Amino acid sequence: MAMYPEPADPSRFFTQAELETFERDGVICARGLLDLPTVEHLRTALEDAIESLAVLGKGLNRANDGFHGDIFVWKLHDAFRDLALFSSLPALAQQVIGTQTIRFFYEQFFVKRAGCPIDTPWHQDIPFWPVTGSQIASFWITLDPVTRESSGLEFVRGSHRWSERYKAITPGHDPYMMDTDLPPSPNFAERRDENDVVGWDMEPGDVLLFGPVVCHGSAGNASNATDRRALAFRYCGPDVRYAPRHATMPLLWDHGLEAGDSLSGPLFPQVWPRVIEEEIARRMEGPEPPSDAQLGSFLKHVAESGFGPGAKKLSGLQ
Ligand SMILES: O=C(O)CCC(=O)C(=O)O
Repeated sequence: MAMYPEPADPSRFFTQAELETFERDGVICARGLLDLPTVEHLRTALEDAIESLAVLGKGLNRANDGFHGDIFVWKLHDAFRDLALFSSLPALAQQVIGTQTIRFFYEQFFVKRAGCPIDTPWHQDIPFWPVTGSQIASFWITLDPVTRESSGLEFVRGSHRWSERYKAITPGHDPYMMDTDLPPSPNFAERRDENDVVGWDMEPGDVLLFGPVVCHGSAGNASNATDRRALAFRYCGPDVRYAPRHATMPLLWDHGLEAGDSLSGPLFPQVWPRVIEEEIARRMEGPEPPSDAQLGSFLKHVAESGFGPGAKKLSGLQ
């Protein structure tokens, strides 16, 4: 039987005060959650990942404007895999979500180079995803110092309690990842005080913790000196179930889930209290590219569904 590392102990857990603020506001900025060697390691890994974007990353990419994004990078790049499965994040996710078992949902990166004009439209995360459920915690990790000017992420405090749901819109307005039935979100930054918009100046190693419903967004990177490289790692509990819907985040690996199943298996591996060998054995052998069948059916769907010019770019990529 293969021996895999146990999840690492966090250098610190969330304090009671942080957890109470998270419960009340729907978001906190936790200082110094990751150490600087980890941040440095992730910077190198992220630049490698940008150099070798997979198909969806190529579709999300707006290189001329200095924007790069990709999802499920952990399937291909070991530094992302190890952070997802074996770092202190699983223990921290368990502290927040509170369930006996925790699974890794997925991760994505959002890179806005100095001067990148692309904003992240105000949105909630849950409409992007082909899932239902509330037990989801996102850890937004910055690899660079960040201010509001350099595209710090901002939130509407308390909006995690709202019943409204808004259309999911990616930074590149990618139509194949846009839930079409929902109304667009207001631009909460237009009346920042009235809307109780909060954000933080952050240092590498600081982490934003937030849930799946809180409204958030960020401006372009108006700094002409500092890149803004951020990673979002997301974990979930058993109430998160597969719920396929039109124009939501595609799952490009075989997952074997039926609508209504709790997320499980090699695409959504258990990470707490420990990993399960059968779920991660294939990934531990080496990079795991998307399945031809899933990728093919996604690109066919994009090509056929009349999503417009953004989709043409993607369907021309394979
Ligand atoms: O970094 C950004 O601009 C967007 C991040 C985000 O929306 C998320 O992680 O859910």
